[in-house]
Amino acid sequence: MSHTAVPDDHPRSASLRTRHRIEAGIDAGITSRQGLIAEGRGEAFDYLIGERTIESAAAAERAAAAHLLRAESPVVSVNGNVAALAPEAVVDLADATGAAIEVNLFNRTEARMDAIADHLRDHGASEVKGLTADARIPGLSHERGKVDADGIHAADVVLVPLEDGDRAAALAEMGKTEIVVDLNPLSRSPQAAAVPVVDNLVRALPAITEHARDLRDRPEEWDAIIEGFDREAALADAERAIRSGQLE
Ligand code: PTJ
Repeated sequence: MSHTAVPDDHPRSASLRTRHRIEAGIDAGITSRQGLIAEGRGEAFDYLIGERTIESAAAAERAAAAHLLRAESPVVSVNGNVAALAPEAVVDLADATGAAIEVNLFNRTEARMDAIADHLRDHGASEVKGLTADARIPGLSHERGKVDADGIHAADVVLVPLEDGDRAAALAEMGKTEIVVDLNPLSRSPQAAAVPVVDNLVRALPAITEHARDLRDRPEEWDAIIEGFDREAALADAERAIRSGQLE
């Protein structure tokens, strides 16, 4: 079934369209085949959470916006699933917060790095980092640890949607404030994050952008929003929502 063949009145039309974006990402050399498995896991959690932004995730999204706005050198990290699912949203978020965009892959190849950077530029990104790879994340094996010295390596706040657990932990170990978007609250990446956002990235990224636009001219509010966010409570609330299975 092609993208246009998904009927609007199909009860799962949104998730079918998302799935097609991942398929197209694979065809375009952007998304890894493992990205399909990640998408399937994400869909299962999204179904259980009711395919909506729960209240604690909305609070996390506001805290994420305040962190990105307050940061000296914020970076949005992009992998093959994020590039396929939400390239416009990544560029909008970077514009709204002043964050740099860096491609950082689990299954890194030069061909995929270039395809993703081109894809992001086609969607309006003026600068895409990650191709220089002149620094390393300590403690991670060669390909996975490659980052730009003036990008993720120097960043104080990093937004890592759909990160693998090892790298999320290694970035936290480097002292970075991490914002992780992941629908599985039990996965190691949100567990390691200062701000775990348990929401679908296709909802989370535009929501963070909206909060950033709202908060941009009110810096006096940032500290209170950041300090008022309770990461443990957010993780527990998401787990409760998933386990209770009370769909709206
Ligand atoms: O492009 P690469 O080479 O960097 O590879 C990226 C993937 C995603 C393949 C790699 O990081 C990976 O294998 O990820 P995992 O270990 O499968 O973890 C993916 C996590 O993201 C799981 O916890 C999923 O529930 C979650 N997830 C998947 N899709 C979404 C999501 N969370 C939020 N929004 C989604 N759309």
